[in-house]
Amino acid sequence: MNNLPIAALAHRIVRLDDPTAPPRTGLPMRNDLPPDNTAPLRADQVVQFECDGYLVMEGLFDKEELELMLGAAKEDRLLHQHAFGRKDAEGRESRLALWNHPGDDLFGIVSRSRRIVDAMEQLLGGEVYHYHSKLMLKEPLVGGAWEWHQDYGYWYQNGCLFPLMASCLIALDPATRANGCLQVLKGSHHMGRVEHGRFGDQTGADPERVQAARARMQHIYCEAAPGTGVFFHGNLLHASDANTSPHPRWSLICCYNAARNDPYKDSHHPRYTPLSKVPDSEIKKNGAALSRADKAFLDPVTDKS
Ligand SMILES: O=C(O)CCC(=O)C(=O)O
Repeated sequence: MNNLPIAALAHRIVRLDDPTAPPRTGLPMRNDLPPDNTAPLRADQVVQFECDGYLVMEGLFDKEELELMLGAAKEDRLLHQHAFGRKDAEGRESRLALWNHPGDDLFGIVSRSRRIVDAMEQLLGGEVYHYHSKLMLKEPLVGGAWEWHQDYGYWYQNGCLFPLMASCLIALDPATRANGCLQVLKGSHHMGRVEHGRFGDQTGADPERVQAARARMQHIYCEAAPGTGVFFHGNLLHASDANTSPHPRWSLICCYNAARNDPYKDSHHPRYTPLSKVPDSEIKKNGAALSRADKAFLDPVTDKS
């Protein structure tokens, strides 16, 4: 505990001292950051994440890193072979490719980079592991919407007892309202987990709760330049509209679970698997390495868990 960086402890001090602090999310915050954590976030950014449930970081990835990622996303034949569609309530389809274990290809390196992983550990208060990553392909004019939901609404079913889970969305293309950027309800993670399921024609969070939350919380459109990272909490209500523009909206979403939240049962996402962090410089050094033949993609047809 003694050798923890001050920044890692500051948000806890702020919360304890501040009687006007927002309601706690009920998370067992322990701040057991691994000794190698570089604490890339400032204390006020950690506090902002705790208050709002998300944190936007412009320029998280620079132009060269972004070009590598876009190039890999376009060239990676295996990724596209394994991409599958998800239809929205209107029958419009978004495509995505999803994998559980990060390898040595570019997206594996990005999801293991200290810039993301050390930040995640600050936000979740301890060691994290890679839960999965996905390349989201929302194509021009046809890409469908994602209904309002919390990721933990689904991940709860996988045996994760606590909502000690979060994601980092990296914009590969400009994300705008017209091409269906991420939308969030600011602070909605404080609601705790909302019931999820099929309501009418839609799968997602209970629409009655969503409606009440929308009437009370700020609705944010996360328009973002390429290279922006959006860290968001597993209980944050989020959604996105269909892409009605002539421009694609591709993004990479890397999802993490706290090591201390190891699921109590098997599911289609991994139980605790130690994550091997890499220095940020590995992204450029490694270049646009594509998926290897042994990368295990999720196959929604055969995987019924
Ligand atoms: O980025 C988007 O369009 C929404 C993605 C989303 O809701 C999710 O992956 O949980």
